[in-house]
Amino acid sequence: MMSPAALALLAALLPVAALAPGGTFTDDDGSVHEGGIEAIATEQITVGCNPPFNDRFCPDRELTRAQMAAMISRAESLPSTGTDHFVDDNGHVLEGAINRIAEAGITQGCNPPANDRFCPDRSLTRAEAAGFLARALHLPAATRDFFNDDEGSVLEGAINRIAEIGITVGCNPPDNDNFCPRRILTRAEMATMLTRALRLTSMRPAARPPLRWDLVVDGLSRPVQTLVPPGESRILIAEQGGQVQVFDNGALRSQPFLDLSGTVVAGGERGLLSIAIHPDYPADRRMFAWYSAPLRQGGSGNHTTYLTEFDIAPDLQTASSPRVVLAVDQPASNHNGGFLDFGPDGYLYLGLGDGGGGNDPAGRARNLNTLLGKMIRIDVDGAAPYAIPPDNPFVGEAGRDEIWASGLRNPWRWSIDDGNIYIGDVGQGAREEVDAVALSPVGYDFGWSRYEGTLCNPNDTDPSCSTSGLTMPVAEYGRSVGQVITGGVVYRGQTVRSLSHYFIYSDAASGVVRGFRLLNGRAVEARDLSGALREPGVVSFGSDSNGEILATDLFDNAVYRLVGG
Ligand SMILES: [Ca+2]
Ligand SMILES: [Ca+2]
Ligand SMILES: [Ca+2]
Ligand SMILES: [Ca+2]
Repeated sequence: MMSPAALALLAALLPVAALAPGGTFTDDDGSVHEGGIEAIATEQITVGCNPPFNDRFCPDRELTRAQMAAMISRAESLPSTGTDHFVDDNGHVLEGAINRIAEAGITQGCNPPANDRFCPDRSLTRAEAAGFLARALHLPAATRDFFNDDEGSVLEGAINRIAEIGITVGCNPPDNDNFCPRRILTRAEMATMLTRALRLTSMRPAARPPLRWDLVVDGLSRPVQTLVPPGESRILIAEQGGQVQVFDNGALRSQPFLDLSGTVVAGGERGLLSIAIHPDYPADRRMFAWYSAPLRQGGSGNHTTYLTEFDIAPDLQTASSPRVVLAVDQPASNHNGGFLDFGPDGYLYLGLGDGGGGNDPAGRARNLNTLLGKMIRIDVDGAAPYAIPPDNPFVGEAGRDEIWASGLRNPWRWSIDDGNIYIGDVGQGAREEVDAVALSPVGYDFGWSRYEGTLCNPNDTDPSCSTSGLTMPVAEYGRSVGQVITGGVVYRGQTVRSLSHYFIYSDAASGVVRGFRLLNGRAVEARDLSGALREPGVVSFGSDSNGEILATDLFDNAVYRLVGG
């Protein structure tokens, strides 16, 4: 049994428990300055450099004078002031902090003798930083001269003062007889100086666990999707041949939850493609399936795609017989789209491909009189078999009322998150793309077949290359990267913190895995995760009951979970 004093000592020596592996920021992992950066983050002296996500510090970026003002203002908890000191920071996001440090006498401005300017976006030299810190901390005059390369500098006194209390040891270890006063200060260097200046405890976090795919279950038969019903932790796994399995308490149930194998026509791009459950489940017990079946009587083409609904029995037991909600004849075996999900509006969204063939030969994707090549939106609560949402874009004008968006080639996988829809549209011979837009029913036209990604399609029947009225992808890639995009999901879990708010998607053929964050309608902070996560065969992404990402692998007949830090 250790004494309380020994336990306290041990606790002081251990990494601070509150700090998660990798700490607050992802881009300082392993940096010699990480302990200082995490320390000033913990003290809320910095909030990061990438709002609104704020999980990056930009340690190598030059520190601006305005950022310095903000850090000092927060570190000293300076009060706000009604006095406006400078003219060149008007409207600057950090103007308040600049006025606070001016009011406290920490700066006089950057243009003596007028000193009506602060030069907020100018980078700070190490000597200037010394001046700010010496004034902010009211440091007394130093007892000796520390460095050789600052002789005669107007800031030599400040440099000596910060050296005397250990804020700097110089810039040329091990000699450390120089300070490099004219060198530009990085944000990381500032973090270390502030940590020393404020006597903060350096906080070096444990290493961030590497990203990897963890096997959840294998031994499946051509799985194409996972789905966790609302309020459940059990995972439904749809298989292309028509069965839906239940992964329950660590194992697959011996009997499928649903068996459509006698109903579907499977193979290639056909089969049971996806399932969805009513958002009011379990009060509303309906499940919806979207699958290929033999051509219906009187139909024309290759096969018929059905949307049917079932009732789920208690304890995720056998569903009722299917009721047909919608049937769409498919001209060819491929480009069937294949996903459906409910939006936050309670309506059911379904993606349909262009019907197949090269270059959308019948021009269906942008023909508003067919559902092919569209994202459609229907109301499965308003009438039987469905009603039209009154604000669908083509209600009351030319075009099918079900259509929500047009110009899609083969939207195999997509997802809805936080008011946006992210659509992975499989390309033809040049580009795979992600279209990401706000969920507003404005009748987006995503451009196929005039455009493939941002490339004008030279084989389109319309040679205009006009982009008028088109919504272009937020991300795309060419054949050197992959050839069959699998649209993904936005990570909302708690454990893989480096991917928080990231839309994660992949290429089923090459196994490339990528991510980006959507900010103001644009993809930002794009990352290629293939080094750790390359995984050919992923045909669908989902989330478990904790918001952790599940990947369904058609080649491995398996489901994986994304883990790491
Ligand atoms: Ca870190
Ligand atoms: Ca001002
Ligand atoms: Ca000197
Ligand atoms: Ca497009």
